[in-house]
Parts: sequence; C-alpha cells; structure tokens
Amino acid sequence: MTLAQLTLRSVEVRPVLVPLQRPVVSRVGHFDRWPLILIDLRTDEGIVGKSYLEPYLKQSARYIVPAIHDLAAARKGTRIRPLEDFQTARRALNLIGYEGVSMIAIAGLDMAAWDALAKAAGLPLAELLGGSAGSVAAYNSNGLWLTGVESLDREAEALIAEGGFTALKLRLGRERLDDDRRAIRIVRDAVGADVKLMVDFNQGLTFGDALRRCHALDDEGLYWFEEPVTYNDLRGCAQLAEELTTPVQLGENFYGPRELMRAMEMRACDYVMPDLMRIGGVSGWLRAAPIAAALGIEVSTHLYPEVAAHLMRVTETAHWLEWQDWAYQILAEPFQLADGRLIVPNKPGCGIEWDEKAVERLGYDI
Ligand code: SMN
Ligand code: MG
Repeated sequence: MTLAQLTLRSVEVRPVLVPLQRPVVSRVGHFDRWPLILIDLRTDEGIVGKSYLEPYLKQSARYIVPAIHDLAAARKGTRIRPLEDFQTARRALNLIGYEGVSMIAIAGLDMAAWDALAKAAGLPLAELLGGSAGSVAAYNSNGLWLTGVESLDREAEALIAEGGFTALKLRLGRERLDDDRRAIRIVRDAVGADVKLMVDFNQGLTFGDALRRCHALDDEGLYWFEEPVTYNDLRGCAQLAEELTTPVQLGENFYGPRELMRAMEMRACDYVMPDLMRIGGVSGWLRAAPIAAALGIEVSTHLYPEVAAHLMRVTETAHWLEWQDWAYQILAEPFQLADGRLIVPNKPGCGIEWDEKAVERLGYDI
C-alpha cells in the first residue's frame, strides 16, 4: 500500500558523538570524535522520516536542536510538502539571515521529510525523484589527513582496499610546501598513476600562499585543488581557477542555491561540491545542481553519502561522491561499496535506519 499524503506529527532530535577510526586532522580543525544530530520526523500516518546532520562542533547542538524543534512546531499538523516547506521556512527566516543555523535546521528537516515521502511512496528516494537506484562513483575521503607523511603510503593502500576505490582525497596545507609535495609523491608512488588524487587545503592558505603553492603543485597530476583560500574569497578563487591547469573545486560552504549561482557567475571554480546541510537538504540540492549542470559544471558531493548517493542518480552532471563511513556506527544497515562505487539500496526512502543500541551508547546531553 502506498500513502498519498503525510502529516507532520512531531520530531525527535538526538545528538550523538561517534569515535573516528582515523581522526580528522585538517586546517579546519582536529576531531577525534564526530558529532551527528539524528532527526526522526514522525507523521500521523505512522511513517517516520530519518536524517542526520554533521555540525562539526559538539556544542553547536545546543542551538541547532532548538531551531529544528521550532521549525517543526510551526508545521505540526500540516501536510509534508518539502519544496514548498523549504520556501516557506526560508521566507520565515529571512529577517535573521539565510545562512548558518537557519539553513542547517531547514536542511535537516528537509532530508527527513523527503525520506518520509519516499517511504510512503514505497520507493528509493532516487526513484521518487524520477531516477533509478544504482551505484555512484565515489572517492575515499576517510583519511590522508595532515598527519606525518611517513605513514601515508600504507594508509593510501588501505583506503583503496576499503572499497576498490580508484580515487582518494588528501589534505594539504602543511607549514612547508615541500612537505605537501612529499605527501603527494608518497601517496602517488603507493597507489600508482591511474588513481585520481583530489587535494583539499580546507581554506588554510592566504591568497599569496595559495598563488605560490598551487602553482608549485600544478604539475603533480592532481585531480582538483579544493578550497585553497577562505571560502568567501570568490574573487581570489576566480583568479586561481583562471591561472591554474588543475581544476579548482569549491562548494561545501555554499549556503543555498544562490551562492552556488554567485560562484558560477564569478567563475570562482571549475567544479562544485555542495554540502547537503548548507545547500538546503534535498530541496536545496534539487534547485542548485541544475544551475551547475546548465553551465556544464560537474557536481560532486560533500559528506552525507547516503542521501547524496540518491541525488547523484538524478544529477545531470554527477561527478564524484565523497565517501566517509562516519555515520556507520549508528546505522542499522550501512551502505555497501563495490568497485569504488556506492550502491544505493533498493528499498523505500534513503536507506537510513538507526542502530538504536549504538545511538543510546553514543548520545550526549546538550
Ligand atoms: C572536511 C570535511 C569534514 C571535516 C573536515 C574536513 C573536508 C572535506 O573539507 O571536504 O571532506
Ligand atoms: Mg573540503
């Protein structure tokens, strides 16, 4: 049986802190444990939509959780219509700003709402959106942080073996350019010429340093240079994109479709990789990805691999899915990988269900 309509009854929002197998060491910070905010959106019809947010900072749950509850309270008893709800919520928040907590809360509810609709339709989200469940090309982003360079060869080999990957991401931005170059060469020697190597500076360079460092590394055969400078320096990024042979990648900090549009207008990057928490969930993605596609710009994903996989199946210029297994510890049925591709589960919704025992163990009070 499929349900034609759903009505929002309540939301449950639970923060958890998952230990990371390989701690995140990057220019945006050092994390041994990774916070997730789990959202269960309950409906009068009995369907429960599920999603999670990755807010980076444990303490940010203190203000994100109430924002989600506030938005949900305003929708209690109303039909779930994610695209319309997205617009209404954005309009309601324009006086305090579209970015930050406002958008994060909207995005979390939006992903849960789409999950609920797909479950009610009895279809994988990719099919509800007019595509098919299948697999998506993925790169392994689970490691190669700003650690000592000596162990990077073994780590790169292990990362390839985790799913038959043909592409890896390496973090750069060490104190000395030579150490970044050494890291690249150690990984390259370990994995061979055919593996694609993306590199991420995590906004760690000043514009002058980025000019010097990216030019110095431009002949290393890298697949993209990600966020070389602060994310809102679109003019600086445009100059780098113009001068460099290696494509420039941006997007994890675009808040909403219009910011992607602005980056495109300024020719700030060659590729884009929106983050579902910032672009506005599934609804934000559905509005942003076609802008890039119309301009022939390839679209990759940032975090949220489970939801992102469905969206990549309906993205015209789908490029690379960023793979991390960080949510694995709280998922009842982790997604599978084969030959470097993430497999979209052929079941209703996104395929996110909680391992309740793990959620209880890893939960924390805000
Ligand atoms: C990143 C993501 C999460 C934590 C640190 C760094 C990174 C990425 O920017 O693109 O994966
Ligand atoms: Mg990044």
